[in-house]
Amino acid sequence: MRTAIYPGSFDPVTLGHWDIIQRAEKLVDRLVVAVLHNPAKTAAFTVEERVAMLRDLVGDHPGVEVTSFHGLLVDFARSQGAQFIVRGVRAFSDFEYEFQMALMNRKLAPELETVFLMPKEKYSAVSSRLVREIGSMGGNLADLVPEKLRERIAGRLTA
Ligand code: COD
Repeated sequence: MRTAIYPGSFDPVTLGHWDIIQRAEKLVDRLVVAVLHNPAKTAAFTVEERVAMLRDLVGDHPGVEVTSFHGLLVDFARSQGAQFIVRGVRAFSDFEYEFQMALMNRKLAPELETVFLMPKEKYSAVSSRLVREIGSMGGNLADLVPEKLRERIAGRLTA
């Protein structure tokens, strides 16, 4: 079974993440979307909220699972029997960080291949950071987050 992990912070999930999930699910039998538990980083949404929102989003996609993980990504990927790590690249600005991470993960787990996917052009400027900023000031999140989650995300950010 071809299994890929799509790891991230997803704080919160955006239309860019959703675009990558839909591209990745076509490439493998099982796609595991995995939210990192990162106690060192303050997040706007709890891990449980992020997992719940992702689960609502992928509800009717049978090949996609959502979970959270602690520790090293490569250890989690191995525990899932994954062969691939999926990452999204929006622009050159993502490249250096993604390249460094992919090379380090390869060093730690040579059997795991990192696969980079590009979103639709219109999502290349979308980021969780912008969603948090715009949402917290009461701005319109229509072109930034999935419609299904828009009210929930906006409500939490203005609370
Ligand atoms: N369009 C396309 N892709 C996008 C978009 C968009 N609009 N927005 C984000 N993405 C991509 C990002 O480029 C990234 O590939 C992915 O979606 C997730 O993004 P984020 O921002 O939610 O998540 P990150 O980048 O903060 O996740 C980092 C990890 C949690 C994966 C990383 O820190 C990690 O693996 N940590 C575990 C510890 C570990 O193993 N460390 C060693 C790594 S070498």
